[in-house]
Amino acid sequence: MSLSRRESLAAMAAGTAALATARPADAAPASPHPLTLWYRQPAAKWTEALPIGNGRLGAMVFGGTAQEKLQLNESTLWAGQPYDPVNPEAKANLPKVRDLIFAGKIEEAEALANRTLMAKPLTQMPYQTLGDLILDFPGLGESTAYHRDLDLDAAIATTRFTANGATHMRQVVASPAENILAVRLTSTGKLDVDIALRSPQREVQVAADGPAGLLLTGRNGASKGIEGNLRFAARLTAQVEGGRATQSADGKLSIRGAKSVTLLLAMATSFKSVEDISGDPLAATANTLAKAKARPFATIAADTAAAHQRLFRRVALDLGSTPAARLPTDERIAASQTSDDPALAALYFHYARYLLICSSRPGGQPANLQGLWNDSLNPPWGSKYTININTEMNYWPAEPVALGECVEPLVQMVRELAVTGERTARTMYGARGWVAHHNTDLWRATAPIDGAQFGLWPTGGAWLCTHLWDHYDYSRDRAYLTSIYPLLAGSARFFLDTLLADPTTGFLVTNPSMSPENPHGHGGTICAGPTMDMGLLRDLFTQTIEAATILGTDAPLVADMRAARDRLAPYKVGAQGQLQEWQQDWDADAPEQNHRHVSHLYGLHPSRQITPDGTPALAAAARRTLEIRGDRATGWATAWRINLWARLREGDHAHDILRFLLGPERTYPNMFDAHPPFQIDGNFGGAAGIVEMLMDSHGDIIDLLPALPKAWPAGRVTGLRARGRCGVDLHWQGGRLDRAILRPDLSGERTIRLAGKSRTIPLTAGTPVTLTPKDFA
Ligand code: FUC
Repeated sequence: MSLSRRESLAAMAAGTAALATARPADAAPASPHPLTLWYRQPAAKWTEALPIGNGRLGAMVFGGTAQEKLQLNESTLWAGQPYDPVNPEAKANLPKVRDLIFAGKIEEAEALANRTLMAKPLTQMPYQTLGDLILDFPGLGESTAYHRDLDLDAAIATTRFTANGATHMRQVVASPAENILAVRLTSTGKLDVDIALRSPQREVQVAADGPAGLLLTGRNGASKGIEGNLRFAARLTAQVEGGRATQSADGKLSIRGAKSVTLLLAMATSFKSVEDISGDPLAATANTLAKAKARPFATIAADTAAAHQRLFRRVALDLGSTPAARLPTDERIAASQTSDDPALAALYFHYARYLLICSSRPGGQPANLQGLWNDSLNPPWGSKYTININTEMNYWPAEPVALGECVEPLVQMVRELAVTGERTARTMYGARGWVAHHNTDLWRATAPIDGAQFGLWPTGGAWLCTHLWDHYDYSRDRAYLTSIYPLLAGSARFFLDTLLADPTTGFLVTNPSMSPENPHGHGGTICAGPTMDMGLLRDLFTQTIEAATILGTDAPLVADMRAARDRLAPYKVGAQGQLQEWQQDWDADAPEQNHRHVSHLYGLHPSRQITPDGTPALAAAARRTLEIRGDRATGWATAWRINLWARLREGDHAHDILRFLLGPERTYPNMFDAHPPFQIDGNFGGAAGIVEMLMDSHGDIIDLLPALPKAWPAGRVTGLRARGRCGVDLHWQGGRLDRAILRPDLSGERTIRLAGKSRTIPLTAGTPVTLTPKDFA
């Protein structure tokens, strides 16, 4: 941060403090609840608007007065159509690229890879906006007493203000049960509103739909030579109380003199599955609205809140509160680098849970780079699934914050990737099993994209498999394990077929690969056997072996995986005392010493191959790497560093980085993570980091308050989940545990650790156990 930036932040913080004194919190139009984001002005930018979503449909609510805008998303509206991008030249050229890499001719290898191995087209299809719902309120004068908020507990966005002597209220929800967006407009005076739907997509038509409805239809975009062949529709119906509706020729719906108006909006595309886009969005939206119409807004909102709260209320977190928490959310973020606002970290944590529930629900798409919310046809990185860190990070908090259901779309995506990835494995590598490189999209493309230096990394699918395993490890659900076992085995088979003996060391390595996106300074980025791949494959083989053992299956495959695992290249400590990123000690030569990716630290977090207790020398080397890389990075990379320092049991260091993440350089006014631009992974990674500071579980071990920072001397968290289906509540005071309550849903022994002491106890399903520091004496 430059000095002037520091100064301006300090000035901002001072200004906010002055404001706080001049205008006490109780003068605000509504009392701020700890689980709300709230503001004193409408959103001027998209990153100030508030997100709502039901896992399929999303909207960004701007909270405008004379004009309100809802930017709209439907999670299957991506560019393109089913396609297979594998380069037909790849298989013949792969051996040459491998040889060049083993011979140290990286530049030549990368050039050949770029000419012959990369996907056609070279990038995948972007996720796209559907358009906007625009509400114009003619004659609405200047507004006062303005307030808008997002209630994270009730999943409702509300705008309130006074204009022309009347109080106006607007509420927006995204109903999962009805699969609609519902908007309620009320006024103590008379309501006049002109309603329009618009879309930047192709072949867009807007027409009247019955006496008080609108229908927008269109077709998705082509991208990079892949024709767009999805049809989509947005269908709106207005329920008008005490006024009348008229349709205009230009596709607008006008309502005059109403007491209240309820708008129901259904959106759908013709996407049915990765291979089938023959759905009928006209029929789907008509059916949805026909069902929803019978239900008053109050019922829809109550049902939406209830469905949300079933998930959201599982966890509570209190990190303490200070007067800073009385300010509007944007002012708190602006002041966060100098104010003491522990409740802002708690709000960030709750917001991440809210965002995951809204963007990843069973039956829908997984949360992409922007979750569900994107206002562009050509968003940054296509708002796709970048699986060399970003998609995984989205799901880091899911299991410990008791949102296991929200992982279901990710599991489904891996099922689909295993199909497309089998084609890529066969056609590109001549291998069994399945492979996915560093990105995928709605069509589950799996070939390497963007350029060899970004995309030629074969372990994306393997990383996703560790999430499938984690979902089992938290639930210990054997039926689920049976269903995902073929995916783990398929990924393992691919690597059994493609790992090669390093001619120098004899260890088995991936080739070609890379340490995600970090050039090593020896001719490029691609290489053989980056440390991260070795860590990922160690986990993939170990977890697949364990799964096969539990299920009593596949003995020959288990033997092969054991043999391969034993020959993977081990971790190495380099000349700077750092954990080596590559097989060779190239770390000091890498041109970007502060590179955002810290892929080789995968073994410390999210994996557990490196721990301060179990492998102290490697943990010290990982610590050295973190020092060299530095604490400041882009959004998700900042979030990863929080998790890593927490795993090193350095809570204060983790907290310093968290504080930076919560500041205006990394958090937009609507609390979306700034990469910049917006990327949602930092929101999820930040929340995961907060969990890591409070509770950590692996296998049957549960660590209590492993990295509690001094900044949170007293607090409480309830409803966290540890592996092996166990609830964990923690209460602490004076920086020390007061009591922990374990709530097992499964009987068995667990080892509980606190401040360097450990205790093994039998747990009985359904019987809570309370532990205090005395139990660890
Ligand atoms: C990876 C990262 C970038 C960005 C992109 C979506 O390529 O290196 O920083 O997050 O994914």
